[in-house]
Amino acid sequence: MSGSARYVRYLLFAAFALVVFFFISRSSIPLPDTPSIGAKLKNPTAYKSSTQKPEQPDASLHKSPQDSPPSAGARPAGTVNATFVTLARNSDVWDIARSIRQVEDRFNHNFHYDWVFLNDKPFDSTFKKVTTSLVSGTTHYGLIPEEHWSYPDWIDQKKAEETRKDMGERKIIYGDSESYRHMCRYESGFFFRHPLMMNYEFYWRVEPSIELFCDVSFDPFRFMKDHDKKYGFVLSLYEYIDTIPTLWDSVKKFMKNHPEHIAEDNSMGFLSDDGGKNYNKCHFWSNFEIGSLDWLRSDAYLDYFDSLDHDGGFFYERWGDAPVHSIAAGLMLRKDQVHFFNEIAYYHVPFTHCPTGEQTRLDLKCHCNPNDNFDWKGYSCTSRYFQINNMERPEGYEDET
Ligand SMILES: Nc1nc2c(ncn2[C@@H]2O[C@H](COP(=O)(O)OP(=O)(O)O)[C@@H](O)[C@H]2O)c(=O)[nH]1
Ligand SMILES: *[C@@H]1O[C@H](CO)[C@@H](O)[C@H](O)[C@H]1NC(C)=O
Ligand SMILES: [Mg+2]
Repeated sequence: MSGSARYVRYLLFAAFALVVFFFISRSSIPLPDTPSIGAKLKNPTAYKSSTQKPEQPDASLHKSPQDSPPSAGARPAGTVNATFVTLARNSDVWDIARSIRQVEDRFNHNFHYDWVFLNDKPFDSTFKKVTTSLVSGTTHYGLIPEEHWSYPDWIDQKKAEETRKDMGERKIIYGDSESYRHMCRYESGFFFRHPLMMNYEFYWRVEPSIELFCDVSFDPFRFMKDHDKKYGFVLSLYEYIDTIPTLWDSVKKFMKNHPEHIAEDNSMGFLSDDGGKNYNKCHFWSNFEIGSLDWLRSDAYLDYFDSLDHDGGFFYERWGDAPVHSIAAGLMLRKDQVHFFNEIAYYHVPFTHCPTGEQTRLDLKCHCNPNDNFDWKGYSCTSRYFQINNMERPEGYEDET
């Protein structure tokens, strides 16, 4: 046999071996099973059946010098009982893919936290494939039970419909949307009670099309746990009053009925300029949140949500989960349990949080323009947060009010 023929045979054999190897490695990957919706609803533990482990590439083929990912779920020592959580539609897949990629590149590739996806319709296989390939931790896909995404029996649906029509005509943002209202109510009162979320103590909410501009060099979940923080934010602003005309009346009713749930050293000064008579509309922007699920599952929070929910404003107005969460955090937590994450640089249309402090931005390899930072602009409430917590304003903003 000539040398070149041997060479060709060797090549053929190598190609054959590669194909066989590829086949074996792929066939060991479990396909996602998709039980019917009915089965999932009847048996809540069946939600877990759509849990997926990311594929592990053959290490020798893909090893990068800085970063060799351990298998899914194998988190480094010191991580806490926490997960990312995203509520999304199948059509959000490419927008959430961008968000995940940034969260992974800036933070989670070092930590491998899990990611829970929730949807009022079953996730399709594209959504699951794409997101599972991007997340370095274990992904879980949950269907929202219908009773958490529908009208409670005390709601007058005719009245709700009239509200939508009226708010639509008045051009109030999402004013005519029914699904947006279910979404806000779900984020206000139910996501933390989903069977998949019951497995965790802390969550980090991620929405489609967000950006992270800096490395997150520490573990925010660990920080929350070690410092007894219950709610973390990066952006705050004033709510659009036409969406919540009677929210504060509802809150005052709750405070009167449940004085036992109101914290001693709370952040009322963040929410009201007159000791609680009126709401100043300040809220933490809830499309970014790092928070305690155990707190949201507490009697205090559940009594609060239940009270608001019975007043009907999720449907008769258009109460957002941002003011609902923020007012709860402001009244039922101690001031020092609410944390501002200056180091986490964030964008959700149309606002940016770019950390103050040039050295911080350089150390964290930030790519945001510090002039875009919203914190010290007029429509932000962050200066009030600094004020009530006696925090020093950053250099250059000492005199802002
Ligand atoms: N499953 C599901 N998710 C939704 C629906 N509407 C909104 N969302 C999700 O809820 C979050 C907020 O919605 P978004 O459109 O970003 O609202 P905005 O940020 O207030 O403009 C996002 O994570 C969306 O993907 C819906 O009807 N079904
Ligand atoms: C994680 O937190 C949940 C909710 O508090 C708890 O039920 C579960 O036992 C915890 N798991 C671990 C491993 O600590
Ligand atoms: Mg959004």
